[in-house]
Amino acid sequence: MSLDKGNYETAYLGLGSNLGNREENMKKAVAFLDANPGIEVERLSSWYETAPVGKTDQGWFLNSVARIKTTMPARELLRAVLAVEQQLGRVRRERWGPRTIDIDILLYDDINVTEPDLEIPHPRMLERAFVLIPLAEIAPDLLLPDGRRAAVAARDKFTGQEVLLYTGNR
Ligand code: PH2
Ligand code: MG
Ligand code: MG
Repeated sequence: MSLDKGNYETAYLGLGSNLGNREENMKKAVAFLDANPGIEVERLSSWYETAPVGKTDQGWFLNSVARIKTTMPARELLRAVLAVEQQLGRVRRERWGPRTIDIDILLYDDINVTEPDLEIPHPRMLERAFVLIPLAEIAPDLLLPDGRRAAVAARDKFTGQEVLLYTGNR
């Protein structure tokens, strides 16, 4: 939804799906986020098809990164993204297991949050090609928590982390 001028922050969200109809899940996640009156999806990266990282005996993911404007504080934004995961039928069985949709807050303005259920910047974003490559596509000059630009970080060698541009219909 388009937000009035004034009181909003910019945040980056990582989206991923490797269960069910991945394309539908990715499309609906963006539509549901944007339908929230406190969120405007400003930019969306291409979709990438990515080999599972961490727990490798599961299907490949579709991943993308969205830049949003939001009037919500970070904790409220977390509630909103968890609600979208629920709407899409996400069932949490095992950590890092297959999921219809995962929506992670990567960055929120330049704030730092370190709480048991919410860490911003996302603690593993700098190690993950499936985050950095789509992020660099939409925000190459963005400064990351380690001081590098997204475009520079995305050129690292990510051994074993295959990331292919997905040419299906977005
Ligand atoms: N998410 C994880 C763990 N591993 N691997 C890929 N390729 N894409 C993901 O989104 C992903 C993952 C935890 O959320
Ligand atoms: Mg995740
Ligand atoms: Mg998550």
